[in-house]
Amino acid sequence: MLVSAAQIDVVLLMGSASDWKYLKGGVALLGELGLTFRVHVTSAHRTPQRTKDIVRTAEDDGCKVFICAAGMAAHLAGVVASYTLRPVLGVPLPGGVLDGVDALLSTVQMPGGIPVATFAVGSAGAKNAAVCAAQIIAIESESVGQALREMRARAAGKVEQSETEILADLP
Ligand code: RP5
Repeated sequence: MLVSAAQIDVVLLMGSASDWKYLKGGVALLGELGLTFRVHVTSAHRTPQRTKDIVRTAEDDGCKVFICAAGMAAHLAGVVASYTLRPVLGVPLPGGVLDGVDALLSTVQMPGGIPVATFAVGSAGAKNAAVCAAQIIAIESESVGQALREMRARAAGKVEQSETEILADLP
């Protein structure tokens, strides 16, 4: 559920509109799992004050988890983590000549005391950040916990179905 009023579960920040293609699947999961969320484009480098303001407003609106996705010198998650005590989930993104290795190291190598929980590079990382955010929210939300259980059951069913199809195709 995309909401603009107060009582937001998750706020997702991306460093550039060029990042969106990697994030659509994760954002779709936020909705499927019943979380309330907002999405912003803001850069640690190009719009530092806007980034700070977004974090403050998100906290005022009850945000429990931040997801921050960026590529290249990916400082967005670390900067957001410096402004908040909420958990920050970092998603490094591909692109540039180093194709995500730069973003991975920029996101994961935080100095002690200011953590960023860092996920896989790209779309898989965005999806897992969304699921992890739901798992955090599910500590206090039975409905989100139930949505997570149903999602895992569907995924398990697809694996079993795929085996059935392969067995039916055996020579
Ligand atoms: C990062 O620089 C963004 O997160 C993006 O991944 C990368 C390139 O941004 P654009 O030049 O495409 O806006 O800050």
